[in-house]
Amino acid sequence: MAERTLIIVKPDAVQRGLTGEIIKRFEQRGLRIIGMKFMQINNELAEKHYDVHRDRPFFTDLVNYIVSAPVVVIALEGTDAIKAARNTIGATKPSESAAGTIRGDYGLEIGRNLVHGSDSVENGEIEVANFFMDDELVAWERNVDPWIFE
Ligand code: DAT
Ligand code: MG
Repeated sequence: MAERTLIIVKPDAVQRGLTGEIIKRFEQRGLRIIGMKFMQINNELAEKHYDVHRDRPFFTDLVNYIVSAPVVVIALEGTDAIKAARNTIGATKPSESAAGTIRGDYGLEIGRNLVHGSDSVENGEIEVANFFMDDELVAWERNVDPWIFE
């Protein structure tokens, strides 16, 4: 089923020059980019994005990390996009992420885990809408789509 997921290339990944490498992995997997921008997230948007974690002890650190420097936010679309993107990202704790995943190849610590991906179809829709206006999303068909989508 075609789904949408919100990817954030987090501040540590941007600072480390891994933006291109991370985008490449999703792109080559076959997920279609429908929106992308470079921005610095403000506190209000960060707290909205991480609202489900509001009562967790790490909430303040999490918000401070995501607003600390610029990020790249990407809206992706494709078959089972949520699960596919999360598998490409790897487990939440980089030290436990499988080699070959983004976190497993580039990370060690949970508070520097490089990339965000939505965790459900419903949250994918909500998160994409939190970061992109309708007119910032592009509906398009790639010429290669028939070679990626059955
Ligand atoms: P994920 O980013 O894999 O979807 P999550 O949604 O459970 O993970 O948590 C959001 C972020 O919060 C995660 O990327 C890193 C941070 N986090 C989660 N659990 C944590 C913990 N136990 N200690 C510190 N930070 C944590
Ligand atoms: Mg999550």
